[in-house]
Amino acid sequence: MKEVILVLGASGQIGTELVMNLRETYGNANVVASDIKDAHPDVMESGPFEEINVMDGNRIAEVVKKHGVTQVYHLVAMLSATAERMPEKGWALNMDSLFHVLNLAKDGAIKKVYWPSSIACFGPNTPKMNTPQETIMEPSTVYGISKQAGEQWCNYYFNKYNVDVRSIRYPGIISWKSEPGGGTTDYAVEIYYEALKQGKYTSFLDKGTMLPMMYMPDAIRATVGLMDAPADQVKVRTSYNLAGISFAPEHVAESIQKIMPDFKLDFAPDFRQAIADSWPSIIDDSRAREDWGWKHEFDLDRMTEDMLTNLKVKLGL
Ligand code: AKB
Repeated sequence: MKEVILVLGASGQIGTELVMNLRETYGNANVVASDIKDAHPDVMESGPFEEINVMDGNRIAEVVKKHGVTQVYHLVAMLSATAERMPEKGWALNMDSLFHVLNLAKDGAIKKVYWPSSIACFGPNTPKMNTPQETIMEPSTVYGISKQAGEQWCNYYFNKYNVDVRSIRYPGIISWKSEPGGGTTDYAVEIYYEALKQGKYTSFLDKGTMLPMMYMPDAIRATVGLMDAPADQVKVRTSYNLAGISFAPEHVAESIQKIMPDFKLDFAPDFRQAIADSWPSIIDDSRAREDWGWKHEFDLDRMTEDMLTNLKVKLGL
């Protein structure tokens, strides 16, 4: 059967690259990008785009019908730092939009759903090292609470209505093509821009704040890998732990200094430090590796080399 894919949040950090990857596999015309605002020119020019506000369930249903959509990747979310500033708005956006998509699948309008969770679903009482797939989850942020609840709703719709919904707990994602916005892990992208532009960076997370992270190509491979896996291999229907690399700001600095020896890092932690302190440092992703063959490729130095090379071109330096 022909697959037609709708990506909600196509102008976001992950959406931008996911749309281009899916278009290579499924054909440009069969991947409908959508967002409340225009996406990257590559996305806008290579295939269909629909303006969608994910709070409007009727509009999502209309686009699904118009294009004969079979799968939805729902990437829209208010991230951790922004949601702390507007808790009710964050909760409404993150939860209402998920229900719109899950209900479309429940009613048989679409066959498969992808919805990302995050390391934010864990909390200060979760073991920080080798955080297991199943463990204490008491998130202390609005974003984390919405991801925890969302995971349970995904599992509920799978068990109760047989909805084929799949999910990954993303670590911080690092990329050069599109920038993140409103997250606690965003420093790990900003640091590369500032290294090239200023030769120095002031980190809003403190020295020693080790968090799980991943380079975008690995995140995209994981996402499509999970969606392509046979349904009986997807045994976790809340969300899968996924690990790539774990590092603290000073580790990125050391990696950058291998290429730019004069790069300087200093620290001025802000309100995001408390959020980062409530999250795990290293994630155990053995279930994803066993169930559907996940394996990461990029380590910190390889990512740094690739980030600096691509950003130099992007920034015209
Ligand atoms: C954030 O920092 O809020 C996100 C995430 C870890 O989900 N990047």
